[in-house]
Amino acid sequence: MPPADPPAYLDTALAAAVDAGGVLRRLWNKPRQVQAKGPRDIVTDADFVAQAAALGRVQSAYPQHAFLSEEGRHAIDLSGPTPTWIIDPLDGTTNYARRQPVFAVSVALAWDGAVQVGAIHDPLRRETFYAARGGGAWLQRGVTRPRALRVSGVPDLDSAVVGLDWAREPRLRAKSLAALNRLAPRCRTVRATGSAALGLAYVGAGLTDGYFHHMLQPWDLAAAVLLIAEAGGAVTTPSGSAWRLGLSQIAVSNGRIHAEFVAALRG
Ligand code: 2AM
Ligand code: CA
Repeated sequence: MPPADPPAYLDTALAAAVDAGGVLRRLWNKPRQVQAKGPRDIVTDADFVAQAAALGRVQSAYPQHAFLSEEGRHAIDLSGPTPTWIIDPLDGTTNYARRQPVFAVSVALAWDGAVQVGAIHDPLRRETFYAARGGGAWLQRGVTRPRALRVSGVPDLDSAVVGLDWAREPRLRAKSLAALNRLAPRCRTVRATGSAALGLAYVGAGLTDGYFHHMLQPWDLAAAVLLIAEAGGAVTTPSGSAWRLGLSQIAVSNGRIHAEFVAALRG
């Protein structure tokens, strides 16, 4: 699928993320309806309203495209040529449900297994991290001019701030703990935000130097992976092999610490 109109794709991704973020901000102080989806997995009324806003925006612009959204999943082959919008209307649902103010909307467009544009919007801070393939990585704060993003220049693991978030499955938590046991004594400090999309975006923005997770879905990470690559960072699996869309385990960094980082993750 040739890129018919990349700027319009990016505009649509940004508009969809900001629309969904507006819903999340509007409902932030309202009572929550929380439902269980699975073990340690919940959904709120806000997830569905935000999803309707984001999907409405992209479906009206591109009705011929495919859609993969967290609360309305379809079995979709992301390696195929059909342009597919990959949407997480609320990343960090547990934070949102408990009123911890760290959550985001993630919107990406991919075809042939490659993410073309991506936007991660933090509604409470009115910040949007975004990227277009070959067009760099950017941060828009409120209505100010976008600022180009670059990964950090931190040279070694010893000075690095590393992020992670927790999978729901006990076996994968144990795997993350084992990795952390090796990593934590060797890096400056460790952060867990509760929103994988933001935790990943912070590496692209140079706010942290590395991030790993042992169970993410395409909607959590598609936009952020493009952002990190466009900001000059490295994206692999936690064992250091090539990462591709569809793999759930991921390790990203500023590139300079990557060999040390994955060596510690791998054990
Ligand atoms: P969510 O809030 O959209 O559910 C917390 O560890 C972070 O990782 C959140 O961004 C959460 O996404 C995501 N996450 C954790 N376990 C996951 C799983 N099994 N599948 C998808 N995303 C997961
Ligand atoms: Ca998510």
